[in-house]
Amino acid sequence: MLPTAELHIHIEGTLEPEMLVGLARRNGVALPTSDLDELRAKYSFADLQSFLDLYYDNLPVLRTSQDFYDLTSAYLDRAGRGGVRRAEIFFDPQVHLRNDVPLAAIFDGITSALGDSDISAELILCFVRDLGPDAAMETLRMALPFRDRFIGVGLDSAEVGFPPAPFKDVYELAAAEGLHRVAHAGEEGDPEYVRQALDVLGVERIDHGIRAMEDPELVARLRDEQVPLTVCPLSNVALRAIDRLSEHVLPKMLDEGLLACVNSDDPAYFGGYLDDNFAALRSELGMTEQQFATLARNSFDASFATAGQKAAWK
Ligand code: ES4
Ligand code: ZN
Repeated sequence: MLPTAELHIHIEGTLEPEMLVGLARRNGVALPTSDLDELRAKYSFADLQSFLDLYYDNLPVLRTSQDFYDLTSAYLDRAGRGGVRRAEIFFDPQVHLRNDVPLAAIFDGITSALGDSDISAELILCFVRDLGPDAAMETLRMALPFRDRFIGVGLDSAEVGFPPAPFKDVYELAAAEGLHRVAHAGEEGDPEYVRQALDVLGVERIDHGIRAMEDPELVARLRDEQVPLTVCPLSNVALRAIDRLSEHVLPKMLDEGLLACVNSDDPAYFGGYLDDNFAALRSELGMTEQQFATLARNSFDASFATAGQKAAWK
């Protein structure tokens, strides 16, 4: 298995139906159904919002630090079998806080699983953009006592209608705290979302960014500045950003000299983990081992690991 870094993975999006049912039972949380086939049948989406509706509906089963430990351990085990050596993992504290889970339980569960794994893994705290910039600021302030447990901040959830610019102050505080900054942009939003994330939020990486390919000037800038793009091919198909994988812009991104890498986003929902993404890129897009080697190298270059760590992986 090709050694790779995974830089765009929502830990909540690794909640497989089997674990969903197990946690619901353990915590006495009611589910609309416990039938695995019925649950799997719901994992079919028209767009980002229809996915988010199910993703948020499932999250109340996560209640204790043990739940977060189990979820994170299962992801790290599976990812490691797929070649992942480094993982920079997103989590959505606002969702769990709303479900009355204390921030300490979330951090304790996830970070103890990271510590028990052979994979080099770090956490990136995401703001739910549709809850707005004030809520994001409140969340960052609440998380600062745990500053040593996460390396950066991100921006996720519904994109169109929730542009990056209003989050300027939150990102300024994050920068002042020495945190890395990334944001989802250009998943469903147009190239202006990508530009705002770079210019107003000062992000170091763009999550998705596929719609940047519609704007040649922006493409030239992404190439010149070697801005990393964490592309999620199976996610884009599952959420209908593209009709089929054979139409994905990833090969064009590499041809343009962009620093793109492959990621699984929400693997429990979108049809697979990082190795499944690579397998689909091979079978449906005819991508080559040489392209995969470039993508793997890009993933380590794009990571927030130290130069020493990167040299050891490559
Ligand atoms: C997400 Cl695929 C995707 N896009 C935006 N926000 C998200 N949160 C979890 N998965
Ligand atoms: Zn994502």
